[in-house]
Amino acid sequence: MRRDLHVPRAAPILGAFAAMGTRRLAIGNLGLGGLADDLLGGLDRLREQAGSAFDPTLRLGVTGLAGAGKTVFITALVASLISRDRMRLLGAEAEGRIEAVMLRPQPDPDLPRFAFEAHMAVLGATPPHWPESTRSVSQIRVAIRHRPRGILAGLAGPVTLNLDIVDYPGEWLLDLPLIEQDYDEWATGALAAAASPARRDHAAGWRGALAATDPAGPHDEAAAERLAEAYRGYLAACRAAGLSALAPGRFLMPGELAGSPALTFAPLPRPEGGAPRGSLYAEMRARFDAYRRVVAKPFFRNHFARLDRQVVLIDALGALADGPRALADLTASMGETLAAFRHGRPGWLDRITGARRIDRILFAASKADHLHHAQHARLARLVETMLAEAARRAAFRGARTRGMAIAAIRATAEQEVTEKGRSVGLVRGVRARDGREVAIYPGALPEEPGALMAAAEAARPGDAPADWPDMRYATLDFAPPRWPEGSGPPHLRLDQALDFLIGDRLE
Ligand SMILES: Nc1nc2c(ncn2[C@@H]2O[C@H](COP(=O)(O)OP(=O)(O)OP(=O)(O)O)[C@@H](O)[C@H]2O)c(=O)[nH]1
Ligand SMILES: [Mg+2]
Repeated sequence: MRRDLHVPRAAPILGAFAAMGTRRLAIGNLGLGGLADDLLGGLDRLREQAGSAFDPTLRLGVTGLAGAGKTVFITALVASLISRDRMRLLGAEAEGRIEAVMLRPQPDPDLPRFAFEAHMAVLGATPPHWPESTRSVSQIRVAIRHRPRGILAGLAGPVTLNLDIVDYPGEWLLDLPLIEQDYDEWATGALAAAASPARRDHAAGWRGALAATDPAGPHDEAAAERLAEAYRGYLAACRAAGLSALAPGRFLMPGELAGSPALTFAPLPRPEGGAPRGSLYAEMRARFDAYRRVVAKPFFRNHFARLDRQVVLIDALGALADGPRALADLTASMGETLAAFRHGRPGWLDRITGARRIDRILFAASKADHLHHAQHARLARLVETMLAEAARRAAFRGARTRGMAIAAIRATAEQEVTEKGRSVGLVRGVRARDGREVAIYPGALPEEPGALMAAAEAARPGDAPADWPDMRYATLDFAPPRWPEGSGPPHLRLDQALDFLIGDRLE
């Protein structure tokens, strides 16, 4: 689709630089190093910023467990919106109604800005690399200037939508039920779970430390640290063994709180004669309350409750490669984290949210470029099945949901070979580990996901990792591709995903 000729191609990118107030910046594949303030009137910048206060805003949450593809997704989304040459299936772009897209200053001063330029720089380095793992919440604002659809559009002129994209760890959603518990309830539940057959062995170290502790004795910081560390070790061992329900979420994904007192607590049994002031138990209880008050609740209040739309990224292919138990665990962990989207949320969260609700949720199987396109519909069906319960609950609350197989950045090409008279679909790309170009058969998904789900359910947590009955899935590790300067990254269905998520707000 042709773009409006009055809008120079570079304008959105320059706008991005203006909004950032950047002097000299090389953005990897955009290759615009050295373009600077000289080109941009300060007046323009002021007008931009003043305007942004009054423009409508849509907050899009991007979540998923560690490694699901959040950072790559947001980086690719922003780069693709700025360039827009590969966004044919975003309705407003196909209709030629998007005039400009630019980055605007981050609106929440207490939230780190999503490091878009740094991530683009590593993707554009020689050789290209994937961005580093991120461990906390961050946000970026993209302003989309577009002409509304319809007969009045010409009279009204262009309007701007501020799209605030928030990256947050899915693990943090596990804290929602914890907010309503007091220390005694939480500790009793955690101690009972640790005594269960599936967890007992993993808990041995921590329970040993616990046995040597007197909860009614005076607080001692070294003992508190030892217990907290042993408890964290227990949670990490459970996770490694495929067990879920591992709150507090920050113990596994501490963000900026690593080592702070708010995370230095652990469950203790209630002392029989009560907990005197200054006792270890009293101090642990105070820290748990602090965690609920200053860590968990503010996240839901300040970030989660303000979201309008949500993408949940799921690395289903990674789990498939690790076997049935990993798929079972991923399904269980996603079910638990997505409880936050369900009907029956705590009243306090509904009170904060008021009329504001997440009204569209995209469940996206990430890294679909690891599969031949003939398999993509099956991959989408697999994540829809894995998350069917969460989707049903969300729909009950009035949200639209959709499952999709996407690649935010497509690192592979496809290749067909004939084997024993049958055509087999391979994926070809540069292997990250040694830089060699390889063509790989990644494995085929069944037409219906039922067989995979049944094998996953049969694999009990704690079992040795079993394999799939009659299939193997490869662990793939392709390096990011190079793409032409000024162009957006190659992707699979990123434009369709965005159309589902925000298309109605560009009408
Ligand atoms: N081929 C391919 N690989 C991808 C894609 N997206 C993510 N990856 C791979 O998955 C890894 C993790 O992606 P990230 O975007 O860092 O994942 P994340 O959810 O932000 O992970 P954390 O920050 O650790 O929570 C990347 O380093 C890539 O190896 C994609 O679209 N295609
Ligand atoms: Mg990340």
